[in-house]
Amino acid sequence: MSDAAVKAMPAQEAERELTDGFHLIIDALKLNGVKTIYAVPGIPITDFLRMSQAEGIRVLSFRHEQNAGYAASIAGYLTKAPGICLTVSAPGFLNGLTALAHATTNCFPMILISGSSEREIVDLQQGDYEEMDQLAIAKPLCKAAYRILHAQDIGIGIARAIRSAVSGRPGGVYLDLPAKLFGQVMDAEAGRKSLVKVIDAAPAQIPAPDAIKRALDVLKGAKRPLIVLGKGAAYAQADDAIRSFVEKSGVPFLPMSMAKGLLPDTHPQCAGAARSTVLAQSDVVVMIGARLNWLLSHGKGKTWGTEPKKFIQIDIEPKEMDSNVEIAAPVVGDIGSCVNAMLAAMGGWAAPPADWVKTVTSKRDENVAKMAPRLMNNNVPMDYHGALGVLRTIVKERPDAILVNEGANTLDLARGVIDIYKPRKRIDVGTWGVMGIGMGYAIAAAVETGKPVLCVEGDSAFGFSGMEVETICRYKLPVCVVIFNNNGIYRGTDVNKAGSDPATTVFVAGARYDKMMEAFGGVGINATSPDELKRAVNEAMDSGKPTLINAVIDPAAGSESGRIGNLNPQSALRKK
Ligand code: OXT
Ligand code: ADP
Ligand code: MG
Repeated sequence: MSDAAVKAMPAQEAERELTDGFHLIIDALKLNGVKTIYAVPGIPITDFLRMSQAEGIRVLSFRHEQNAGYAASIAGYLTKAPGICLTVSAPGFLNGLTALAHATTNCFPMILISGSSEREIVDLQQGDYEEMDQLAIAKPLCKAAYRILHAQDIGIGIARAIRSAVSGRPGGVYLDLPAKLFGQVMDAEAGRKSLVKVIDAAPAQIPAPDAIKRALDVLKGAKRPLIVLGKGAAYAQADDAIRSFVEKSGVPFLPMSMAKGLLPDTHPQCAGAARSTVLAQSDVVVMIGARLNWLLSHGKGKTWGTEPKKFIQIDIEPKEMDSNVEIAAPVVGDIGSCVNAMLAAMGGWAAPPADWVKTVTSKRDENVAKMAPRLMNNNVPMDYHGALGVLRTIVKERPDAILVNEGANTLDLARGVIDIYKPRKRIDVGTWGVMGIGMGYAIAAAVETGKPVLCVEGDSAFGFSGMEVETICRYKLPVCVVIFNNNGIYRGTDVNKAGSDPATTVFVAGARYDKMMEAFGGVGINATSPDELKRAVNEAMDSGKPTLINAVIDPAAGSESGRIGNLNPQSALRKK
């Protein structure tokens, strides 16, 4: 409030302690345990971010809102509390929106808070600064969207956003804060009273005893059972219960990519290296926090073989049941409660038939043995296996480090080669297979967990968020980025036969991404052999210094679209 305005007030009024929208938002966030905001400053949120920092909230200031948004989304996944991303209006909001939709698609709790322009002008479409009806645009892309117009509603608005993000199936929430709100003034005491601390934001959802009995009856009847663990199981942080359930059942388990490490990939029951066999030959499948979407071929078709299947599905979202195929035993509830209820009702449990366990373990051991020699090669130029073999050992020696992974071949091969030993240590492109999560995920993983981060990136994938290496250097984060530089998307060998422009999938040959890191004071290294790569990554992980290693990979080594080339449409006109 201006000095003149204060002077014009009656004395009593002027003496009242006042607060404003800025402080109420900060107080409401702090009251609900928010410690970090991922943001890009600008009108109308610049002062808000300064004040947040002054009030003890850590503000990570990014170079692009999409990366701040991806950081917030994975912060939500790693902590079970909504990650907060703050952006300016229209373009900043839109930049953040991809990440909000990504959070919703992946079931990560996140709140995108955007400043917005004057409602009166926006609604009459009179051309305000960064005019856009952001609330309307956000609505179809998130779980819930709210706007706060009055300072006295800030407490309830933020509580509503938090509860919406984390309760039930987690997801993205949009919160629209018009510029005028920040400066609104109200009595400080009334303001304090208007704040809401969310109690039991994600209440336990206890499964019905009937559902548990049904599920165990189906599982008991199985001859070739399988457990599929998805990233919902990792998110649930019910690690001990899940491990006990898997071990007591004796059933082979298949981890989806971000569920790797819930039980170590080296666990005797892990069927990760016998994927095709277990999907095709199993007769009863227990899905825990995984959807039967494209990543699991929708639960049908060739991948699932000709054996009739019965599915048991544990999920917090009732509508997930029967979404693709019939679910014989739906168990609706939170994973911790469901798995504990299953454990409690199991009683003495007979191990699955020995011939099934043998089929799975022999296939797995055969595949692992086939892969082993490829990982030891010291070829120059490096191929994926030679380079990944080195990283596999480094991760084995540092099971607490977090692995961020994106690309096509770089993603698909790293998923198989690099074993993960602890829960929530592998974060990647997720349900959409999206490129661009890399640096945002790396930053949030380092900030939220305090652990070292190893980021394994295709050269194309890295390009989507590469500018954030400056952010990594600015905040001195313990992030080591390894770029698998094969000069392009999938491969660096494509040729455009129709003209002098380069083919669409190739990049500048021999680019030196390591120089980018050096430009900002980080360590940059060019590695041309597995030995050089090993030395450089070990040094980076030990020192904790921001490091980028340009790993030179044979441009001919990859395949189109990695392991999902089958999803590319075929031209009807292509000659047979
Ligand atoms: O059992 P079988 O015999 O089948 O064998 C399996 C396992 O049992 C076995 N296995 C093992 N063997 C031995 N030892 C061990 N330890 C072991 N573990 C497993 O190995 C096989 C394979 O196992 P896997 O991987 O589990 O099984 P599979 O069959 O692959 O699983 C199926 C899927 C679908 C679950 C799996 O493939 C999967 O999760 N895939 C995810 C794929 C994905 O999401 N890809 C990213 C998108 S690709 C494309 O869209 C790209 N774009 C376009 C683009 C995108 N995405 N986003 C945006 C915003 N804009 C554009 C772009 C631009 S990728 C891309 C860039 C690519 O270029 P880069 O330079 O970045 O990368 P490079 O390719 O490196 O150049
Ligand atoms: P993946 O890609 O690893 O297969 P998905 O993202 O497809 O995993 O599936 C995650 C599932 O987990 C979603 O259906 C979501 O509803 C569910 N989920 C998330 N958190 C919980 C939880 N705490 N309890 C039960 N289910 C959960
Ligand atoms: Mg590449």
